[in-house]
Amino acid sequence: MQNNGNENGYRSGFISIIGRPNVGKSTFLNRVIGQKIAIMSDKPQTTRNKIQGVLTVNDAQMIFIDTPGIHKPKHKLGDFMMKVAQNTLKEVDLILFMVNAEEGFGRGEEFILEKFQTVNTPIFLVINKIDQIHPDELLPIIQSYKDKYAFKEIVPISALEGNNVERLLDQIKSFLPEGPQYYPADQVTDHPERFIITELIREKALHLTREEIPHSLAVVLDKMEQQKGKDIIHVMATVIVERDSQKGIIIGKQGSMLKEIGKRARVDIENLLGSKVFLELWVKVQKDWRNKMSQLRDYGFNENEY
Ligand SMILES: Nc1nc2c(ncn2[C@@H]2O[C@H](COP(=O)(O)OP(=O)(O)OP(=O)(O)O)[C@@H](O)[C@H]2O)c(=O)[nH]1
Ligand SMILES: [Mg+2]
Repeated sequence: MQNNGNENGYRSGFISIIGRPNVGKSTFLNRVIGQKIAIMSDKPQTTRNKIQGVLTVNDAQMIFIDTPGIHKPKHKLGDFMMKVAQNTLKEVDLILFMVNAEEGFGRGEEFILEKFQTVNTPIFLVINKIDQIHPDELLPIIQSYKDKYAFKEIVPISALEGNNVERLLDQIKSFLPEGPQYYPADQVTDHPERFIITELIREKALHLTREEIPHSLAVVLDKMEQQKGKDIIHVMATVIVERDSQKGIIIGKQGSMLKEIGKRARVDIENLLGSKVFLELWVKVQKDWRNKMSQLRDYGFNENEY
């Protein structure tokens, strides 16, 4: 195994998690960090921005970058998401290429491997969701990937159940260069709480609605303030959809859907903030927001940041 660092030195580095939508990148990040900083769902293209998670151990700091799943973009938001994923490739110390053990090597994987041809960064193949397959099926999967690219390591894991994740972390650590501790030991993400709050609301809406809604949805935080003299934080947010019909779905019968979204999101936000929360949700229609660059910016998709 390659060894970049000094035996006694502190190691640190940036690790990008790349893969098709829905393979489990955000689930892996949350498992590693031990806290929910990236939202997860069974719908593809859940992650839209780059999300950084910091793992600090006694002799190393690993900064993981969760990226939007790589796919062929169909609209401006898709374009943006691809750019975010690709831009991280060259700047990091290590790439984790995550694939789904349940699915064979396909066009999606091939598309991503082509992107790898132009980068020199070492790449691990991480085969996720091994809890879903029979152990006998693993070897053929590994074989099928071995010829495709000179991966530095091939590591099967279950991000959901945690199998083999510790071992992968050890392998990652031994690949990182000697370096400084970039973040304080108690900091787990570079994303502000405000962003995570809107993401938690979006996650609940994703979970509770069907196919047609997820990609048409954005959440904006309007207000967040401590209520005077009370131990309770008032959070006001707006759910943005593209059509009136979607607004109807999000609000639900007599407001029942919006109430449920709010109830579930509030529990997560209270955990995040460690405080009681009063969550107030609104719904607004903004036609075709995904194709309008200026609105994308309003909703937190800022190209210059990446
Ligand atoms: N059985 C099983 N399911 C998993 C595992 N890891 C993730 N999942 C599930 O796969 C789905 C997608 O997980 P995410 O973590 O949101 O996937 P992602 O790669 O971040 O997806 P995008 O953000 O859309 O690119 C969720 O329903 C997870 O619960 C695993 O190890 N085993
Ligand atoms: Mg994700």
